Amino acid sequence: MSAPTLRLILGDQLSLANPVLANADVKRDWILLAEVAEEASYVPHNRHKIVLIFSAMRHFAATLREQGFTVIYRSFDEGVSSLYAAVEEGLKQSGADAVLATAPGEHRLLVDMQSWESKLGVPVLLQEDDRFLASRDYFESWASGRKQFRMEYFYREMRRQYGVLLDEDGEPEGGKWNYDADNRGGWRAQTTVPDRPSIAADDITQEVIALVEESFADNPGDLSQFRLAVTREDAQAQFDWFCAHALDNFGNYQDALAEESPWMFHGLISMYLNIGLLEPLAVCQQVERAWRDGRCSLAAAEGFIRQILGWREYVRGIYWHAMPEYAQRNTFEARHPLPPWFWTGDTDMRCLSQALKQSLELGYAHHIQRLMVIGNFALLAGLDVTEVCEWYLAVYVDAFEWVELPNTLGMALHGDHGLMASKPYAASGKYIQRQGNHCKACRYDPKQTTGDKACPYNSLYWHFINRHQDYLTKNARMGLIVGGWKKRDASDRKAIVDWGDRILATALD
Ligand code: FAD
Ligand code: DLZ
Ligand code: SF4
Repeated sequence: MSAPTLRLILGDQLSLANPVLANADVKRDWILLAEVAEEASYVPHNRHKIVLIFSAMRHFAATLREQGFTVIYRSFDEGVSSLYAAVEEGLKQSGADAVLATAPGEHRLLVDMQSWESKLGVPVLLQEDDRFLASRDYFESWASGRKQFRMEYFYREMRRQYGVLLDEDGEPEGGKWNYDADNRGGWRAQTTVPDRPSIAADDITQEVIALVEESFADNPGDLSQFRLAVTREDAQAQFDWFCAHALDNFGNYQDALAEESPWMFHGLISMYLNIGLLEPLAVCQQVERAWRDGRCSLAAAEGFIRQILGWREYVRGIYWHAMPEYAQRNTFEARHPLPPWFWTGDTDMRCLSQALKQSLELGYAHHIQRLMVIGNFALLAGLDVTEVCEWYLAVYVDAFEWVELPNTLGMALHGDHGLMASKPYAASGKYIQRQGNHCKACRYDPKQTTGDKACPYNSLYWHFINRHQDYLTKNARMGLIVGGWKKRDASDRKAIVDWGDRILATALD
């Protein structure tokens, strides 16, 4: 029998559809999974994320063993320093003469893995991750020759390519590609948010929780609230529950902010998609079936599918298209250090405090909290782009750089000169008030712009418009706002900018 191949599976590649398993010889080849210090500490990951990944890795190793594979599993307490070290030892243990892996989702690790072959002296083959619906080549050919990459056009191509939500003539169901206008409702507690079923932590998960409590004592995350699925079956059950109980309201409240609930009617599946427990096309097809069976509105189904078939694939395309230079971009030269209270949530701004606290405690915030509450504040206050991106990479359970970076640097902070978003997502407190019910319980007033009771988002919004007016004037949509600002009385403008200066000088420590 020829020498075995060592097949490496990373912590976010936990799927039987992982291309590294295609053509594997169950009797001959060895599989390697390793919990290693380097991956677990390149940012202070939320403890929920570490538990999710380690426990899901352990469960997946058990599935592979049931299928007859020989699996080397290195657990965190064995003290393996890096994936490279695990592979080096795995080669010795297995006698393999080649390493096979699926390309990783982060550029830093790709560069590292590309150096392994010469160091190890055996072939190290990296395969494309075909669990995504748009290959890197496909995105490149779509992007070539375009100055701006608009998600909407990319999304339409993806709908056509995968035959999702199309009628018999291949046209969009309902006659429109996009029902975004129906998905912008605000929240006034109009209906009850259903309770999510929780998943009991089994022995493996409990063991991992104990390990993470001890080894990552200083990381964010309240593990007494750990309730994530760690197997494919449980992740699917969570998604089935969403389709039955929350999907129909997803569209109505997609952009809403609620005091009562961190997750409202959102899917809570990004972490499962990102680590391989759910597959993107299957999820979209299940939602399409729900609509065809009359179980949700077309606006809800289209809105949800657009996030996965559109946004998720599109941001990954942007990441690989523009890295590594992308990570250095900083349109507004934003360099103010991250306030320490980003790591505690201790601020009087109610909307921001709630979004930060739940992000730290649970590792979850929905899109509008990430974009229009936390990201918007960081944009308006000019917080350092690199520090903000690292914060997002650390705190969310679903954070991997291929998806985190374009969303944070590009969409929320407009750091990429508008490659991703046609205008900065800058908004005053009035937007947050319209979208939710935080303001009622806040010590600030969203109707005031200056003075002790004034909502800080208001003066910071105008401060941002004022300090970046040269850049913003060139943007058709922002130009009108800058024009309106310049027409205001000079003494009003000065009072607002002075108040913004005061907030920046006092609120960021
Ligand atoms: P739902 O609202 O139920 O949406 C369904 C699915 O659509 C999500 O599970 C996700 O897979 C996909 N999706 C929705 N929006 C996006 C998007 N903009 N980009 C990519 N996929 C999307 N998502 C991550 O998976 N990891 C991240 O690290 C991450 N960082 C973000 C940072 C910022 C500043 C912003 C604005 C967004 C970020 N997102 C990230 C996208 C989005 O906020 C999350 O995917 C979503 O909140 C996850 O919750 P959910 O599963 O309940 O999503
Ligand atoms: C996020 C993460 C963590 C916390 N730990 C591990 C690990 O110990 N072993 C591993 O293989 N993967 C881990 N991961 C996921 C990797 O960081 C991920 O594969 C890369 O960031 C590429 O997306
Ligand atoms: Fe947020 Fe301003 Fe409303 Fe307070 S008043 S909750 S800070 S938007």
